[in-house]
Amino acid sequence: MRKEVKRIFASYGIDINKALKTLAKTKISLHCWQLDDVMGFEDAGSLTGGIQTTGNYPGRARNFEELTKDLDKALSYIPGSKKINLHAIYQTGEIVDRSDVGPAQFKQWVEYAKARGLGLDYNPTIFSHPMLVDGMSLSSPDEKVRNYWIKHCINGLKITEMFGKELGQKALMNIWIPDGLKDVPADRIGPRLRLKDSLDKILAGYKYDKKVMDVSVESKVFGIGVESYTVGSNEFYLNYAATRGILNLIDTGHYHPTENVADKISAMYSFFGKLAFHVSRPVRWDSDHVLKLNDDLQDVADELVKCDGLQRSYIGLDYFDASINRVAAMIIGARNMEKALLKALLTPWHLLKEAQDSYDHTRVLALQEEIKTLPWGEVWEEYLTRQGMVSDSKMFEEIREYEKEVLLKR
Ligand code: RNT
Ligand code: ZN
Repeated sequence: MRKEVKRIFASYGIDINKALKTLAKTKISLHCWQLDDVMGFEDAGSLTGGIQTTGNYPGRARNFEELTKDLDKALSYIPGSKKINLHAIYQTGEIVDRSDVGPAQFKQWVEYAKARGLGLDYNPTIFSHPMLVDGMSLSSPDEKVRNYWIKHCINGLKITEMFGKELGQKALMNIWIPDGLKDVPADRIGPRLRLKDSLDKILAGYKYDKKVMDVSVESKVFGIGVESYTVGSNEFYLNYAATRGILNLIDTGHYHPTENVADKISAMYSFFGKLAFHVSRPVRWDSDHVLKLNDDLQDVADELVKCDGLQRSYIGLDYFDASINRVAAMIIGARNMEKALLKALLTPWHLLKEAQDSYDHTRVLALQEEIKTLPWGEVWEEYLTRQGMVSDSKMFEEIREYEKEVLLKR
């Protein structure tokens, strides 16, 4: 990085070293499911529950060995502090029934994470399973179905607690369910009250150690096949989380296309001490495209920085694309998250706030536009060097090589 770059940012009151240190300690939870199209190790067949991966790019990881090999490769190109986000379907060893998946099935993952200094997060997998009856799980009219998934989630609390305890990094268990209806419901409140009751039973089912883990709930506006109604809507979970002292997870792909998701962050921090995220990229009706460094992502990163949210949030990524090299997709999306955070950390928010508070909206506009062309790219290169990582273009070359040598031979 040229000396000049440091001076330019300093002239706006920005300390590059401080920004890079903050960025390096901001944890990003990498979703393992990008590497295998959300298939898992259970041999469950197809992905169900209103989510889909499309494409059949060669080289999909098919088991623990292949997945961790690809993960190691991806990790070696992703700077900063990292965690791995797992789903119940990534259980290892002798496969057990979904409702019985517990700490024993995740010992191997704990060893993997320990050896690499990584944290782990967990998600009960409430899709791709025959006990999802008529697309319903925790809100099902059938008590047997509800109890099945309640048990699955209670076991999940034990797994997540183990992650937090064993790895010394606070772990998150996030609950997302696909429950909903294709057409206009006859009864909207029934399923919601059943979901509320099921969630209460989960939280009462095991007294987890709040010092080592958190629980979150993830809403969604609609899904494939559940176009008219989702039981776990935004209002439902926001109220649930607020009244039960748990976290509300914002998946940035789960809102109406014209809603500004970033705007929710400050509103939520006005009431919650901590937030959780699945950072994703919605495209029309689909919510899970690989992160691009676009305005939406920048907006989210800016708000996280301005709200002092970096150490008060679980930042997880959530996208799955089977039409391109999966390892490259994981790295490019994660690097974009880091780039957006870096740009946010290099922005003179104090000057912008000052201008807004003194009614100088012309100054706000001028400054917002002026800073867009500051040489942040050189700071990114500097960050990669300090983290011992290669440039974006070199990364691509090396992943192409990995594709030839490893992925295409599968
Ligand atoms: C689905 C949700 C959910 C999943 C993952 C696999 O719309 O976003 O979080 O993507 O848990
Ligand atoms: Zn999500």
